[in-house]
Amino acid sequence: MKIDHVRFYVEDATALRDWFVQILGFQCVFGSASSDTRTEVVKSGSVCFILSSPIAPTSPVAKFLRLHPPGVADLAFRVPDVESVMEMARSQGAKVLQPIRHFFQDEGYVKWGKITGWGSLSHTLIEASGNLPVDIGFLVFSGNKQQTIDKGLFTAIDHVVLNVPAGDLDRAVAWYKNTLSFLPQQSFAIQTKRSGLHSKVMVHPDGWVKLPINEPSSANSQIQEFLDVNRGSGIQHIALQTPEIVQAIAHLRASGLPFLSVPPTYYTDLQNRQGLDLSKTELQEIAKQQILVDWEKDNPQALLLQTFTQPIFAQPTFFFELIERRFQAQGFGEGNFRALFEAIERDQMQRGSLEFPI
Ligand code: TYF
Ligand code: FE
Repeated sequence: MKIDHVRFYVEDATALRDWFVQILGFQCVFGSASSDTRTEVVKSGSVCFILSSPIAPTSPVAKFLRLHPPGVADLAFRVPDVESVMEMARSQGAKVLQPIRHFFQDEGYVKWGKITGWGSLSHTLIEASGNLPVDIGFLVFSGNKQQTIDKGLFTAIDHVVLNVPAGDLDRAVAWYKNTLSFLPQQSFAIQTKRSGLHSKVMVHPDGWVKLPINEPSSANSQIQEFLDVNRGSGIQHIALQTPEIVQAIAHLRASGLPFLSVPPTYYTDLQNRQGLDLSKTELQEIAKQQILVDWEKDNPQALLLQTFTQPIFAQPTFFFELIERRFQAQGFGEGNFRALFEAIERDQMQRGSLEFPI
């Protein structure tokens, strides 16, 4: 199983398309409009985002936006056998939002269906034959092609993170296990002076799709703020893999993209940690771009370099993470997890939504 694309429901798909192209260097590949919905598709590497906005109140996007701020509405998976995946999900309690449809062409076929996910999220399931030029699953069959260039800042989606209310983590974990065969891989309990979260990293057995699920473990947690503003569960962030995070961040900062800040003390502490395998100049570059660093204890070359953008919509809900995994660094590091969580807390305090510690 792989992530085929992510669909965002937003107020203005065209403006967001231009933001992805101008700020994040995505390629704009496709645009269309039905009677009630405008759709734009942007890509970078294997990352594909479908952006939809309402033209008329009958649009499913308008319905979503009456319940939630803009954000991720559908996480679409490419599967080898859509019938069996749909049947398994249905028998385990997922609702079928759209039964399987087919498209056959000379060169091959696409089949897809849609099921409910956790909260308001849905999952499109897509099966396509290998030699069909299905860039973006089924959407390639209609609409206008528009082309700009992919600046190549991103290669793939590393992980997609779901926030759920306190007490729902185990039920959400069981749901993704039973309906879509995900398995829990790592657990984290992060506690700072102010707040906390529990997280379980769900991974599909073939290893391509990572879906960490968070629940707040204190009333003032950033996860709780997300749930309040989002009005329920939802996708908190998408981590984009980048082959060269230092250059990518420098470029994105120059384009005007704001990132969460990291205090200089983080880098003095880092220098004193055992086993850091970075040259002085590399560390300086990393500190300059405020990137977080973690590594596997028994393999210090396996570095995990991560940072978060500020929330990308008007509400403090959805944001992007940039991640570079060196030497096949696997999973998630406790150090970065905590540091990322704390970076969001500092941002929350600046926005005045959290009290300073006593
Ligand atoms: O990639 C990671 O390690 C992060 C950790 O509210 C994280 O996703 C997750 C949720 C959160 C803060 C940090
Ligand atoms: Fe992350």
